[in-house]
Amino acid sequence: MPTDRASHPFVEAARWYSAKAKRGVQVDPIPSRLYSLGLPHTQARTLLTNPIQTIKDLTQSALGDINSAATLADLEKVRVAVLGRKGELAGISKTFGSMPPEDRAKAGQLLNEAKATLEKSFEDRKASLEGSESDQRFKAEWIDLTVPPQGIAPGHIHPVTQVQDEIEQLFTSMGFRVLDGPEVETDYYNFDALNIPPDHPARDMQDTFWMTDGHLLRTHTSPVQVRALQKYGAPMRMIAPGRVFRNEEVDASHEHTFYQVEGMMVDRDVSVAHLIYFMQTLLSSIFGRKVTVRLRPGYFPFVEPGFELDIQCLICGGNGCPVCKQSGWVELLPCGLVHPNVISNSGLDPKEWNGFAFGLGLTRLAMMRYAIDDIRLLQSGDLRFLNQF
Ligand code: FA5
Repeated sequence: MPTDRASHPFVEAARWYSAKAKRGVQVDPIPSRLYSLGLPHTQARTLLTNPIQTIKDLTQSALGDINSAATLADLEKVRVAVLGRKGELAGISKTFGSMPPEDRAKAGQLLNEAKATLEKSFEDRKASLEGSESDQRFKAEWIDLTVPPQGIAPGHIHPVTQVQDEIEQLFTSMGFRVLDGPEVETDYYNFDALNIPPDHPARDMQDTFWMTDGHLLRTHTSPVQVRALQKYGAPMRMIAPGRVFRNEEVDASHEHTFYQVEGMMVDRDVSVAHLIYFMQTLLSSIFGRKVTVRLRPGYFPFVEPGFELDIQCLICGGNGCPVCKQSGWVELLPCGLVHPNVISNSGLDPKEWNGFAFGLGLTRLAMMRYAIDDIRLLQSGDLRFLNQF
């Protein structure tokens, strides 16, 4: 191995010679340039006396080193030590100047042959080591390309959107148009136009997030009532599903960001009977079975009269749970007849036009529909939850 060569630097041989010389012992002189070879002492002596044998010995030992190199890194060390620019073969060729001319030609030819032999054997060993190293890598990193891919799991519609789609289909089938409104609203459309002036206590029930320029994140979908009538006039049948925001404590049934569906019908001679008909149609279509509801008076400045339509809690069957706050009922569908001030704020004559409006809690409806017992799950982004729908 190259380490043997390195561990016997030629300088030791030089010391041996100078010690003998001091004691007056006659030894063969060693040319000073041999110091740079780093050959073991015996090799250095042989080289001087028998260069042919030296080259043969070196070739044999280098061939052994090449064939016993276990890794590409070991093999490279042997190559540098034997065939490198400052390697053993190069060192021997430097000694040719001090050889008798008759030896020099023969040694030169032998050295070239040795070099060719060693280079070939080095390349062969390298190819074989590369082969076995890549074999090992292939084994370690093996993948079966014939296994069919698992494929991308198809996504699906969020449960709230599923219910929204059904409501849109139902109402469009009854002649309602589906409208949209801005989530960043003006104070005017969110409150004033809906008969909620700045100092009205009803504003306290719908605290929200304010922009520095006076805009706000809408607290309900009701602003679309006035926007729709201003834009399209009457008669009007519309629903407006969308996202709304409130600055309030989050719990099992309250989110800061949730969904509502506004509904409104404005025409001549609209009555509470029309309102109840559409509410019943909506609920029986969504639940596909009889659900227990109750209608009670409710106050909203933009309807008169106003009602709260509550649904018996489908999570606990009316026995009481965190979702219904132990009451057995869930507020779902506030509604009423559109207040005359809202009609006139929309640019219409309240003596000619009237109507009903409702503001369905879409997120809560999805909870009831799928028996989801915590509203926070719906926006958690947790696939273990969402993949159930
Ligand atoms: C309103 O937002 C009125 N705009 C509804 C309305 C429209 C009344 C038209 C009359 C005519 P309310 O604040 O009650 O009302 O909210 C309506 C529904 O949204 C509630 O019944 C409830 O189902 C849902 N809701 C209210 N707050 C939250 C909340 N923090 N998290 C989830 N759902 C909520």
